[in-house]
Amino acid sequence: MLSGCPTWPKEFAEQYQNEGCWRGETFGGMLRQRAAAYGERIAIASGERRISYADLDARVDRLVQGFHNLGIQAHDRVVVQLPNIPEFLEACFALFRLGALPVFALPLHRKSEITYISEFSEAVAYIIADVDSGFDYRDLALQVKANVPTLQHVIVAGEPGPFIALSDLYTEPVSQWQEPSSSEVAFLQLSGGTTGLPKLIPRTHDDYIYSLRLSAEICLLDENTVYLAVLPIAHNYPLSSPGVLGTMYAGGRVVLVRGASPDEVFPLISKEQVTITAVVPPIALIWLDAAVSRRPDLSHLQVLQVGGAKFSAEVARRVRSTLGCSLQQVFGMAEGLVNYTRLDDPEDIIVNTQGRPMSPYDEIRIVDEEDREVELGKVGHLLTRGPYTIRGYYKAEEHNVKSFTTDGFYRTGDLASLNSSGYLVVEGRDKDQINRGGDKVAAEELENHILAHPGVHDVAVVAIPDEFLGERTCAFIIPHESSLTVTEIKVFLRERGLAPYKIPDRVEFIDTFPKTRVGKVSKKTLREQISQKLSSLSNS
Ligand code: OOB
Repeated sequence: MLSGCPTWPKEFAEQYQNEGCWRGETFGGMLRQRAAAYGERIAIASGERRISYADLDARVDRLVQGFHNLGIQAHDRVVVQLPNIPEFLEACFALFRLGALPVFALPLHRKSEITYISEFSEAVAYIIADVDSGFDYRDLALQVKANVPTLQHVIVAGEPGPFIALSDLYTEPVSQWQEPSSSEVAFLQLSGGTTGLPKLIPRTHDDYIYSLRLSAEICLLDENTVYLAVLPIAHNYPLSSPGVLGTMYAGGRVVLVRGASPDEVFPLISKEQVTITAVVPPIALIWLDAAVSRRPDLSHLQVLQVGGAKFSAEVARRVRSTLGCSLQQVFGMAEGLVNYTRLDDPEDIIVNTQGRPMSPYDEIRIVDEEDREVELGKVGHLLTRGPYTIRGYYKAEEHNVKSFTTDGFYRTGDLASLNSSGYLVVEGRDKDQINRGGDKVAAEELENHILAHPGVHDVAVVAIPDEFLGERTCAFIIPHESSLTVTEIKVFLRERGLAPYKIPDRVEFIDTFPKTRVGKVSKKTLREQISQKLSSLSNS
């Protein structure tokens, strides 16, 4: 096992095995079996490209040989930053088969995030697209490579520029590989984060395959499923809830698309006869509005999943009548626990709750400030433990003590209530994070970047309510000099190479921070101040 990855205590691991959660499956083995079972059936559709399960399996083997020839070995970390293209899945399955670990970066991550995760994971390679959405990843790679001595290879899907072309690595397989054990960590995923530096989440073959198998069952996937991947598949939700991997587990077809606009997506749903797709609330809003005027043909679409951020009951109620499909709410986290409303749940549950845990072995506790369980139905801090929830972040001993209880429950940072049927309602959050329509911004991380500006004396980042995204970010700044401008701050952050969604939506200059009774900055008061200011602005 890769060092630095906390794992489940022996008695829990045995229980999860004995109960049949962990069945010893690996990703490499899963693809091999699907190729044997579904051979010529299409696994991936992307534009005009069609890749069958048999082709995918063979292409992955060729790529394993190519990665091996480059010197990539079991346990090596490889940062993968690719958009929704078939090469994403080919590269990941090849790394899985080799026992090397993809470290999933989001397409919007920039120099700051990529340099940090490459350094921290001591990655040996970085896999990118050439250009996507107008951004040239080769330029980014040049900067990252110059700063990260462990990075030996940059591999490009597309025009390689000064780097290695992924397409040149597909090589006739000559070597034999030992499949990794199913209890090994398969990959590292980024946490939404609450701390100054992003945390990495180690997921094993056993635990992750359990989560996607169960997801596929709950979402009633089978070989006739057509799953449209709209959200970036590096994210846990479209990757495995049930996502592209759950669909492949069930032998269905994955359709990859890079944008979420109704212009692109509605015709595709009709053409590819998509049966299920997953979005975040702002995308659901756009689709609902567009569908009213355009009346698209969505006749094959059975399920729209909405998750990643709170979906308002008011909008949730419109899904069936406007899109003609069922809504499924998904409340999950990259650390593990995923909750779904079930497809046969009554409308009231589907609209008003964020679902219930997918596994009977998920343990849920709703507690007060002293970790004492609150009464059923009351709001409290959500803690969880189970067969696919991690027991600790990668190489983060100190932080793990805060994020996990001594008996292994993960402190989700969410405030929730539990009803008598086991359904959860997310009521808020006690973690210092802004959920910008599903994109997570750790306040402390952004604060640290802003503090690096020489004109900034102090800063506090808070969420402001937003009708479309749910929340946006507001940075309250105490400047050294009154001449500091909002533009200067935004340009500074962009130049530092921060992901665009982390650039604050609003900057407020302030003389002093309101304080709590114990002398800490009162973010609650700052949130109230900005809400009042915004509502008086909109009324004037
Ligand atoms: C998903 O994963 P992450 O890791 O980006 O973010 C997790 C956090 C949760 O702790 C919660 O604060 C928030 O995102 N969240 C929701 C939510 N789904 C996620 N808050 C309210 N309502 C929801 N439905 O976001 C994620 C991972 C797997 C499946 C789905 C979402």
